[in-house]
Amino acid sequence: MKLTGVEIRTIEVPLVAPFRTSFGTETVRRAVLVRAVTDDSEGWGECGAGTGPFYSAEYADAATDVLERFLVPMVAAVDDLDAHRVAPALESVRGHRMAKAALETAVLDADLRARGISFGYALGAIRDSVACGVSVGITASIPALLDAVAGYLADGYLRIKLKIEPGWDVEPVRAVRERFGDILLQVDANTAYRRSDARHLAQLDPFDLLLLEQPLPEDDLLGHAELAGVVQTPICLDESIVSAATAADAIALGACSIVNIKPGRVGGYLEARRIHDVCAANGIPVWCGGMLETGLGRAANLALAALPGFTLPGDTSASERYYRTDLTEPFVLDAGHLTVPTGPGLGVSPLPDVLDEVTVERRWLPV
Ligand code: SMG
Ligand code: MG
Repeated sequence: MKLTGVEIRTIEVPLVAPFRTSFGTETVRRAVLVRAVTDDSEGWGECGAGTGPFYSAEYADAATDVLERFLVPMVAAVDDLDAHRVAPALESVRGHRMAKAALETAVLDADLRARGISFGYALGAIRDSVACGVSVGITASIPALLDAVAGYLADGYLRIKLKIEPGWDVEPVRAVRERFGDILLQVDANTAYRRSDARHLAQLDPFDLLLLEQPLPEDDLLGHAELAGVVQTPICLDESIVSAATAADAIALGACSIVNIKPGRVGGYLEARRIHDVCAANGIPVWCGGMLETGLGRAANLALAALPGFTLPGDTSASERYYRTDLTEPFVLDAGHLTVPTGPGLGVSPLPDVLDEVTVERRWLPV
């Protein structure tokens, strides 16, 4: 495959409602899209990094910079390029996994489109549709939270995830459990707690949560292992798992019993599949996380979520949960499920008018 150029676009798309987590509130998603153009096709990759460096060190404008100055030139120098050669070519660049993932995804999409193979088939998907959950941000009050959850349950979501932080944990969880009974319920702290909060977090035990996601800082694997000995709720790691190697270490250490797999966070779909395999070999259930992706990233996430080890509903929600107008044809929930695209590559493409409308910056890098 011969790369002829790479386009890097920055887009800004308003969210249907502000999304508040322990690290801030998003009202508009600023994101980077990569379009890899080859001699006989083109492919798209969406970068998961948000506006600021608050979920992790990465952010959209840094991704643009590292792509333009380092990643694209390094990949442009690869002979006989294919997606499996992208990560090795970028190995000398520290971090920037979301930027690397976007570029690898674009190359993989271009290759698969040219060969008429879907993402799902290439990754090893075994399902035509995937069970979907929804991530509910921190709200101004408990009544507002109950209204939001009621709306999502009415939409058909099969699992509810509540964002928590110190001061917004036991009471909102109690309120949701009391009001909605026996639903699949889990929480995500985005690193907002410290080791000394173990006893406090054990107060979530009576609510029979599916999991407690990333309570402690991303580099604190040992802390998570100790916490797992104090709380009964299963610990799930998100931010801490940046590779198949860290997944293997976290499992060996007893730092988690469930893993949230986000392809961007781990450098791409190929590494994401390796994490799936490591977890499957260890009997660790996985589920697909989300970074408020547009339809482009969502299509690829659905393909991944259709692999056999993805046994829990993911943060793979319908287009309308995020955007009034998605970048692709909208993904619509059907009895709590989204259909895995089957067309070549991602199986979806940006709608040209929508894409132009949300683009705030555009660079063409000839190869
Ligand atoms: O895409 O539905 C989605 C968002 C899911 O909660 C979600 N993501 O830590 O898991 C997580 C967060 C990180 C993104 S917050 C902008
Ligand atoms: Mg998370």
